[in-house]
Amino acid sequence: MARKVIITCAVTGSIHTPTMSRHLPITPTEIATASIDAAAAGAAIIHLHARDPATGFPSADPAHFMEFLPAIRDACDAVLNISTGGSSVMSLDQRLAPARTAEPEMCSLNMGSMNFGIFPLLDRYEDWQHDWEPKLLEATKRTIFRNSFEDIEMILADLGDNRGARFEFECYDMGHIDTLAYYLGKGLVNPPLYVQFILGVLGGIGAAPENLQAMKASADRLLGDAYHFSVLGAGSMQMRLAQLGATLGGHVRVGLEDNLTIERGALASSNAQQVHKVRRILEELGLEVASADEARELLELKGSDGVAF
Ligand code: KMH
Ligand code: ZN
Repeated sequence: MARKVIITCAVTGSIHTPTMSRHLPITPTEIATASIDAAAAGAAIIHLHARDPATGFPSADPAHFMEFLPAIRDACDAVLNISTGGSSVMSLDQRLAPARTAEPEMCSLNMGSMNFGIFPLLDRYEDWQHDWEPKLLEATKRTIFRNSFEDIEMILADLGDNRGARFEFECYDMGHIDTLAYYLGKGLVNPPLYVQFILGVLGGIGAAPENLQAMKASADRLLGDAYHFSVLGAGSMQMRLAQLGATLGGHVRVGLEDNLTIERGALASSNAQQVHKVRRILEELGLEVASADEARELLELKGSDGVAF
């Protein structure tokens, strides 16, 4: 039987800004439509951030999330995964508010504090639609994306133990896998763990195939059979690293949160276009795409009846 591969689509995020692509979903309607179309194309999991509908600025307001979560849930059965990373200029309480309110099946959980530099994007654009865009990018020269041990433990207890969420463990470097292994040893996280190997964020490990192989080797040694992995290549390496990740036995993440293009020099016209492309690659490799319910079973999620939206 062919192995089933979970496609996650992260539809908007907080890295890219409206000037960079007119296809970046901003309003609740745009975020809902992008998510529903990505699910129809084959994404089992939708990773969600919100934006202020008037300005496109990354938002942690639960009300903004609640404007699209029920609409997506009504229209498709995808697993809805709410970011707890938010954006590096948000406080921890702000970052957690949407998941505390919505009690989703999954949340992201970032496995270490780090630099998270998106300022190199400043050089690529001249005329910004909004003043906040270059300011936010510039701020990432100074800010630290804070995910202390205390923060991690608080999220595990608050969203995991108390609200039944399971996690997309975001690992941007080798040491983050060691941190996850520490919590596995302590019994604070429970298998099956879902580890997202993230390559290509400035401040984390680079988007090189050798780095992905090293992360997988490290996770095999430290986590054994307690984990499944998925691969997120930020920027133009997105599809090549997804293909390598799937070949190595993993799952894949695509979406405009992490990459705006569909091929070199061409903007993706939608999130669904990236999902279609990665699906085509997977099927050409002889792999099958997992349905949302197959993802729920593999990751032992609480089910869509257990959410609060
Ligand atoms: N955009 C990714 C590189 C989160 O939302 O918690 C990181 C991310 C983090 O998705
Ligand atoms: Zn995210």
